Amino acid sequence: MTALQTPQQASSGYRILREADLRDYLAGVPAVATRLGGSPQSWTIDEVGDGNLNLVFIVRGATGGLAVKQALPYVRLVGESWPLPLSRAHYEYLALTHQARLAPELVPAVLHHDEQLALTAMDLLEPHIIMRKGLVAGTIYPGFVDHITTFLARTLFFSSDLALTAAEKKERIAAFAGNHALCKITEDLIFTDPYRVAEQNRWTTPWLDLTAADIRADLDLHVAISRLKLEFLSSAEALIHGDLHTGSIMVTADDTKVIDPEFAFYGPMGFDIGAVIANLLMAYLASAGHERTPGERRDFEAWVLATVEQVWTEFARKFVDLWRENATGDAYPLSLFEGQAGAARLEAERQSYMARLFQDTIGFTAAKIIRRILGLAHNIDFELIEDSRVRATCEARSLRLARAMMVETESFRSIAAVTKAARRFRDWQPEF
Ligand code: SR1
Ligand code: MG
Repeated sequence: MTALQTPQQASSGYRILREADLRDYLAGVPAVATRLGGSPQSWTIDEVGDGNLNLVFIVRGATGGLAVKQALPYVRLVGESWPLPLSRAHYEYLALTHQARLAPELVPAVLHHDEQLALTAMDLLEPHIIMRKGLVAGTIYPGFVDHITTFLARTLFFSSDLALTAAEKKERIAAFAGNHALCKITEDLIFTDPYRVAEQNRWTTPWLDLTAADIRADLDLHVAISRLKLEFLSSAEALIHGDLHTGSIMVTADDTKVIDPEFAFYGPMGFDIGAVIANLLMAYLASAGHERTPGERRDFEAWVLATVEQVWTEFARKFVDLWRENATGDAYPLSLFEGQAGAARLEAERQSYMARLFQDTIGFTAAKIIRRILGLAHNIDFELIEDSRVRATCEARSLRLARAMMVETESFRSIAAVTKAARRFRDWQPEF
């Protein structure tokens, strides 16, 4: 037993793999050894994980490479004082294989999974980069809208009651119900801590001190975030990725891969859609902080806002098309909507369903923005802006937009209303 293992982990065979150990281990996995080629001694192994939770190794051999992800028994960002179940690797594997069935081109293929070691070996994504890094650099991704909306529409629709029987759906909810420790992170870090005094909160001080205090005293906002939290806790709409920010997406100019679904569980669909839109809006409002000359990133910013609009409109179009063609679930029995009048009424109901989902998405978008500015886990869109006053300006604009979206959700009747508000806040000057 090592210092970092509980007795249960030691008896289960779990150990944290370091380079030499990993080499020996991988050499014993035929699918992996075949992919890498050559002798195990010739393989290069680099630990490259820069996420908040896990170890990630890139392993290269004579004939190929792969990525190996191992869950640590604690939160990497914080350390051993914050234990976290290894079982998240199991849920990530379940989610990855589910997504691979529905959107095979859009996730890395799994070569090998080891439950005891909480380890998964998967395709090495090259020359992909983490999308967030590309957005900070001002890069445009023309294929992104089509890819991400296919991923969202297919993974969400086919795990919903619109596609599944009630029995299938309940079995699947049960299969993911044990991932509650990861849900609890979201419940605390996104839906609670930014709105109260919490030891782990941080923000760009001193500029945002008053704004953070205002948000801690804003009861309209507290009601709105509490309603969203209740929805996150209780609405098992579909199998969601659960952490679909731009750090969980890898891209090239013409390819997109969604990674890291360890927060997956049956939750509200708007949480995933909102994660994508929130991270695009933050890329947009952080962009001014990365300018070397005024206006040099205007084309990029215009692309980001067009992308925000298309993420919603294309997702909605694809989702409703899937519903029209694959209504195999127990929700909305077709026998209740027969004839021309029935078909018209069902179509109208589809539009109402999407309008409700849009409102959910607006609220979750706002929640995902606020947590990245006032909570524990920040993002490089803002963090790489060196001048703290400039960074705080970009963050304050984002907080203003997010507050409006969360408290006045119903006033955002279309995605164009969101981008219009974002454009307005882009040039707003906070008084510090
Ligand atoms: C303690 S984990 C902090 C954050 O990292 C993950 O990517 C999730 O977004 C989580 O909330
Ligand atoms: Mg992650």
